[in-house]
Amino acid sequence: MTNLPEKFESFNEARRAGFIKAKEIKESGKKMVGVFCTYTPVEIPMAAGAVTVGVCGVSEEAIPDAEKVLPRNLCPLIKSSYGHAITDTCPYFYFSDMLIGETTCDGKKKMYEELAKIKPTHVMHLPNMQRGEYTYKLWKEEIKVLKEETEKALGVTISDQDIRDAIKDKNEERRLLKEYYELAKLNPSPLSGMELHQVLYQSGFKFDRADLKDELRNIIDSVKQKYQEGNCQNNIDKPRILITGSPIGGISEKIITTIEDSGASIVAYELCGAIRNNDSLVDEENEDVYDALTEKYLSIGCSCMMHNDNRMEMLDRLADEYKVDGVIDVALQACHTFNVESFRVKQLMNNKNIAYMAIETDYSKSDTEQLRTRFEAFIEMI
Ligand code: BJ8
Repeated sequence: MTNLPEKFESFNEARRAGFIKAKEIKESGKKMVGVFCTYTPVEIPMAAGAVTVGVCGVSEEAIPDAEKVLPRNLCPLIKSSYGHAITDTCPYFYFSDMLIGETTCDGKKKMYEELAKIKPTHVMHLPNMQRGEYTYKLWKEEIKVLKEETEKALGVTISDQDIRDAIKDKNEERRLLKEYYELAKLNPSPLSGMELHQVLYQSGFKFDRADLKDELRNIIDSVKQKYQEGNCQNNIDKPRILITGSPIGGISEKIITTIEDSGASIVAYELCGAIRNNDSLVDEENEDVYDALTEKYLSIGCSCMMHNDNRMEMLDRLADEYKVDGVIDVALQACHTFNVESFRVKQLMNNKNIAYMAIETDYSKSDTEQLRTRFEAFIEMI
C-alpha cells in the first residue's frame, strides 16, 4: 500500500506533461536553458530569470540517428541526447535558448562540439581534480564566465542579489528533496524504489517553483502521517539496496522494477538527479556568491574527477546512514569512468561487509531478463 498522496501522480508524468508547459513558458516570453550535468551551477541561469531543464536523453529511439554521426561504442546517454537534438524530438532541447555543458567525460565533451553547430552552447571548463587553490580559482572564474555568457545569450543583466535569490530558491528545493529521500532511512522504508526515484527525477520537470515546493511538502507530510498510522508496503526482512553509478533516467524501469520484483527494497540513490546533487547546499551566508557556488559544485563526487574521494566518502556515509545490505553499481555501456571506479566501490563495500554487484547496461530492454536473473541471485545471497 503506497504512502503517497494523489498529488504524487503528477510526478509520474512530469517530464511528459512538462512539454506543454515548456511551450507555454516560451510563449510567455521567458527563456529556457538546457543543462546536461549536475556540475552546472543552475543558480546562474535561474538568476537570469530563465527556466532550467535537463536535456539528457532517456530513450533509445533516437540512438540509430545519433549513430550516423557518433560511434556506436559510446554511452547511450550521450547518443540519446544527441539523437533527440538532431531529430528535433526533444521539446526541451527545441525550446532551449542556450545549452550549458561542462568538460566532464570525453564523450560528452565531443558531443558538445557537435551540438554547438545547431544550438548556442556554452561549455564550462571543469577541472578534473578537486584539490588545490589553482583548481578552485579556475572553477570560480568559470562560473563568472558562465554568468557573462548567460547575460549575452539571454540579453539580461545578472546582479549578485539575483544570484543570492536563486541560491536561496534552489536550496529550499534541495532541502525538501533531501527531507523526502531521507524518509527511506526508516526501516522498513515507507517508499518503493520507484516512488523514491520518480519524485527526485521528475521534480526537474516541474517548472513552477512555488507549486513544486508545495507539492513536495504535501507529499512528505502525507508519507510521514500514513507511516505513523502503520501503512507500509515494505517489510523489515527485505534487503536494503543502494544504487550508485551512472545516471539511470533512461533505464529506471529496467533497473528499479526488476530489483524490487526480486524481493529487495531500494532505499538510496547515490546518483545524479538524487543524492549526489542534493546532499550539500550552497552556503547562503557566504558574501561572495561565486565562492559559495564554487565550493558547492566543485565538491560533487562524479567519477569524471581524478582521485574521486568525495564519492567514496559519501558512499561510506550513506551505506551506514541508510543501513544498506547491498550495493548495486550501475555503469552505462562505455562509461569508462564509472566502470573503472567500480573496483574502488567494490573494495569499499567489501571492507564494510556489504554485498556488492556491478552491472553494465544500455538503453535497450534486451538484457532485462538476464539482469533479473543476476539481481535475484544477488538478493537471495544477501
Ligand atoms: S556529475 S554522472 S551528470 S558527468 S554516464 S555521459 S559520465 S559516459 S552523465 Fe554525468 Fe555530470 Fe558526472 Fe553526473 Fe559520460 Fe558516463 Fe555517459 Fe555520464
